Amino acid sequence: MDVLKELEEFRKKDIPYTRVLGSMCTTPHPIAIRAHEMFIETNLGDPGIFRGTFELERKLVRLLGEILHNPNACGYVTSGGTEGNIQAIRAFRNLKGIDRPNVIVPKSAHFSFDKVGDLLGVEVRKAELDEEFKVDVSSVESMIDDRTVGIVGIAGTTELGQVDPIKELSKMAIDNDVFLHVDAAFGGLVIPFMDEPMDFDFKLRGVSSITVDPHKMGMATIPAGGLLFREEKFLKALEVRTPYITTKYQWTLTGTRPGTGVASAYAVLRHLGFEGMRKVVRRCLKLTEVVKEEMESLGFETVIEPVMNVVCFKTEHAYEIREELMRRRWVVSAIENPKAIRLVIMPHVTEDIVREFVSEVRDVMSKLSVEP
Ligand code: 0PR
Repeated sequence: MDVLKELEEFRKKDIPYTRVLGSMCTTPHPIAIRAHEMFIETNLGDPGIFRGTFELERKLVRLLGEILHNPNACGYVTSGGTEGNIQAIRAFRNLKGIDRPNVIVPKSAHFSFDKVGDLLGVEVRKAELDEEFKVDVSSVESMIDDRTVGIVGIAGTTELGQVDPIKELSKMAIDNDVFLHVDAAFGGLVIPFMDEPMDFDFKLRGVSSITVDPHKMGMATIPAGGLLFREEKFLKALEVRTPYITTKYQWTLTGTRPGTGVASAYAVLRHLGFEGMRKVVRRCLKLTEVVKEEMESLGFETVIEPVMNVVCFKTEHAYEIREELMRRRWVVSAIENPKAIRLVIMPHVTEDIVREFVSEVRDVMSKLSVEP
């Protein structure tokens, strides 16, 4: 059998994005695919060879910095939010140089922070949430001690799309002389394009670093994550010597790394411009409202009023509903606390998809004979 035919067989088993309402990734923008193809062989692990690609990465970092209110931010394009979070905490740990260090993250933090604890030998303390599922700032404060190197706030939580009170966390970071990392892997390319953006980025003096992933709402090809620091000292804290390649130091976690994400992310942001991104975000937010109304008409209630294009519906039967939807090749996620099904309304979702999905949910509920 022709190998391409064989590949096609495997690819056919994947579920197309048109039936996925539970993912923070999406179909890349057409310009991203073109850019990706142009940079297919590039390796940013050796910037002395791929000089242009490296220069482009600096331009993309600057552009992301502009979006996040600090054009002088420095950083690099990561393999995704996990690497961004690991490297931010690694920089904090290295700069502080405290024995048996700890960081404080909200209970709602992405599971990548469990990897942070395991890999870095940093104790990860989990702060309580308030009734709106934002981190409870008094809980964070009560956990800070003289071994705390940093605190973490989330702008767009994985499960609910909630935004922590970053302004308060920023003040707390300054008052306690600890670093503040904002995990805006998802929200970092949503909030800046909302009609009334909340404060979450470098505009706040206490924010030292931000994770912001173009392979989520930036419609770039995977992998394209971003890690930005307020100043260069954080990057310096990550450097290792690289004696035999074209550059002397490397601050990334991975060695060989693709330039495709850099090119595709840059292409989308430049091609659409801020106005184009605003349109994309506005459309996703509007469609989230449509989904909410349609699901409410089936008797569902949201866990919180959606803050961004993530919406969760309470139901005791979340896992059964998800399983039955899966059997019908629809993908949503289910969350545990509170039990709910979670939808992420990414740019690939259309009004037709939403209507088809809701009618499938109606059918599933009647087949399982359950109420929300
Ligand atoms: N921080 C936050 C707030 C996230 O939501 C995520 C991923 C990460 C960090 C880690 O990012 P990487 O996965 O890029 O390392 N959130 C998504 C989630 O867990 C990842 C995802 C995306 C999962 C698409 C499934 C999927 O189909 O939902």
